[in-house]
Amino acid sequence: MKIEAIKTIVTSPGQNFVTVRIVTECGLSGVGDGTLNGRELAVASYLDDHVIPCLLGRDPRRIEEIWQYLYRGAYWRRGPVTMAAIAAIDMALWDIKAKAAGMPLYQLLGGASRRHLMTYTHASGATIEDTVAAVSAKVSAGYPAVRAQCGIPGLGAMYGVHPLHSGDADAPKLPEEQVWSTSRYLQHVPQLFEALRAAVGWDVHLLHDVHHRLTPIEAARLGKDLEPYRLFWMEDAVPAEAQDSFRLIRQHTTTPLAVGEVFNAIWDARELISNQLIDYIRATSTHAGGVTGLRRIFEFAALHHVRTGCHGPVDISPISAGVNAHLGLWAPNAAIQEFADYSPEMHAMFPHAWTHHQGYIHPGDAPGHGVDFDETLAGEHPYEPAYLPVCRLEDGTLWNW
Ligand code: GCO
Ligand code: MG
Repeated sequence: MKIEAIKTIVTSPGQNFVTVRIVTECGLSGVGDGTLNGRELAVASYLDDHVIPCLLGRDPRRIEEIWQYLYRGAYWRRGPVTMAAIAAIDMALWDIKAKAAGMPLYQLLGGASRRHLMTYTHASGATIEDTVAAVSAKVSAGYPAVRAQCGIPGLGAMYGVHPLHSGDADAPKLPEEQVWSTSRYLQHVPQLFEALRAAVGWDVHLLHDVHHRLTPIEAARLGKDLEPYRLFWMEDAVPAEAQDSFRLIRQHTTTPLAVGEVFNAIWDARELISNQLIDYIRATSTHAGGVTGLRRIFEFAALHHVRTGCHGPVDISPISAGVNAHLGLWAPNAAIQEFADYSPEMHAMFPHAWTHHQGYIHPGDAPGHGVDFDETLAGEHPYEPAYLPVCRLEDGTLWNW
């Protein structure tokens, strides 16, 4: 078997996605997701200019060899652009291997550890009342786990609450600027969860994403203040470059901690996992080197009582949702998966075997990873320049968005 051609396609069915298709001489093909929100063209260039020319003519069955070639062989290791490109190739190769075997990917990994994987959905509102109503609606619809985000009085647009972009087609596509106040936030969030527990009771899992905004001691305070409301997790309480920061948070609170959506490799999580400083690892197939990269992280985490909760926002494609679902059905330590509500255009462009029903996902039993890509539809939705917002303190200091 030989790799005959590889294509990179950037398309925007409401959100930019970077997709790779690998075609083999024997006619089998596979697809992979290399989307890096706000930096899509950098991944596309890395693939087209530096990766694809090295892979033509190779044996697509040698997935580990190709992964090592792209990781070690590049000399410049890791980083989001490199690892998203490796992920796209790796997912497409696993797709081909599983199709050739006539099996769904989770069977090649070792088979299912569970019937299906629990997911969490998002609910948000500008006020506590609106957020309680949004969460209650999800609970009534049968969702077992809901992430709640709320507007903060005195601040404007907020992570997870308002649309990322203004939708004004004529506006220059520069990053939107948002304002942040830690003191206002720390005051407000415990009130949100008090109201939520009073409204929805204790049978639903509640999650919250701090989105990297706090310092360790502030995160420790928030964790303590949220303890009475028994969160499933508090996510990204601080940026995780300094892995040791989590030790301080851990020493002060029993609120479970989740981190890792921006991690690219097992090395980003090594201290956190081996010292049991976190409870859930959020690394995801698209940003952590595909099936091959993420499987290593999952297995390492399993040794240290850390369970998985993959990042799964709408800004990575339905291919990664499928790949994560295969890994999540197999991994003995998988706990939960973030689930994005893809638009009808996205579902149509990426026909998939995975199914999501009332908060549980199953990858399906189609051979491969079960997600395809309609290139004709993709051609109708060209790339649209877009950035993630940036964040500033009230005095103008640049902060973590
Ligand atoms: C999440 C994330 C996302 C990120 C986004 C950036 O937990 O889902 O924090 O919403 O902000 O993926 O591109
Ligand atoms: Mg997050």
